[in-house]
Amino acid sequence: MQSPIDTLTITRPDDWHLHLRDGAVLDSVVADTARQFARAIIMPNLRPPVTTTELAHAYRDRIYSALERAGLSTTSFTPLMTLYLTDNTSADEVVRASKSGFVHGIKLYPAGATTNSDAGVTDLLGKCVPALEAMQATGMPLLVHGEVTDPEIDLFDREAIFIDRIMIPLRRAFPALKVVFEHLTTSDGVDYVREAAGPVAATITAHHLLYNRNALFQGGMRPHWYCLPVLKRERHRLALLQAASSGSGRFFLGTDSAPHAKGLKENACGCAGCYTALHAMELYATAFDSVGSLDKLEAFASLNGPAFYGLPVNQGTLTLNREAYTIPAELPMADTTVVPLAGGESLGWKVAL
Ligand code: OTD
Ligand code: ZN
Ligand code: ZN
Repeated sequence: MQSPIDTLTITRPDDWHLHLRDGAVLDSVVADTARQFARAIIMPNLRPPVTTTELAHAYRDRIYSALERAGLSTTSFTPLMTLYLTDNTSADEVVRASKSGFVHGIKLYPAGATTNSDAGVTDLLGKCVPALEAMQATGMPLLVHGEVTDPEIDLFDREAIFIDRIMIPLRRAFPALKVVFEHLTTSDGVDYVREAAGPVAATITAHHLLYNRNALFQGGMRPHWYCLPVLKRERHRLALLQAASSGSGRFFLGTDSAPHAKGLKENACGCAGCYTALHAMELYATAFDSVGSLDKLEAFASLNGPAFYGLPVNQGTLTLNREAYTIPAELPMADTTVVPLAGGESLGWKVAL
């Protein structure tokens, strides 16, 4: 029998789906990501949303300033900016973004699908055709929150129905468009991404690899496990784990780390989002280790994403040790606190700093 791996050194990873927020919150979370990841795709769901290259440039400057205030060098971490697609995004704006060199994707939020998505798209294949044509022509990836928002549709079925209603017609109309199916949560999504023709990939969060929907109700309501898309059944979790560790280049790491103040999560109408930036690689290592696939973590975390986005692989490495690690129960965030996912619990892996 092979002895278990106790130390794992991989090429420095990237986070292909991250919410950094803005203002004082940005200051308190940016270092957690920069400590583990060399780059991250920065989601644009601010209030107001980041809808233009100019706004993305200003946001990028604020991220660099926050890094400096956190005592980190601005060369240690690169924010890969995105724009928020609206019904009014013009082809010119897409061309500007593409020429900027710092905008790496345009994000589709079906209106109302998740936190700060009210300005999102109401009719993708009706209203967004000029933007989609320009994206296909310039090679600008479309990053997709893949859930329908129809209130008639059961919350747990919204990803599967999105595939039929939006993804398949979209791919048929724009076969060369690069598409990232963000935070995949179902076996339906896995099957679709694995088999679809053309440039399609998906990000997978650590929480969807580690937990099924029972986690939301473990001994009572557990708001810190509530995110969108919501956790699914065990069979979906197993399909995601299989896909992430399959060696397929179509699946890569995206934490979807999304901090909310403790009081807004522990609330009669709690916010959606899990904070995982602090302990992201520990969570992913735990998930891959659970199926004996630590040897596949590097491709998922460090190689597949750059290949899809057409970016170089990072210099440098990150080392994880098999070592007991207790996740802090709470972290300071601006003038409040944030509860990291599984705060207070222990993991068997720790990033060596
Ligand atoms: N999901 N929360 C947030 C975003 C994501 O859909 C997402 O990408 C957020 O708070 O920004 C969440 O549950
Ligand atoms: Zn989303
Ligand atoms: Zn997200």
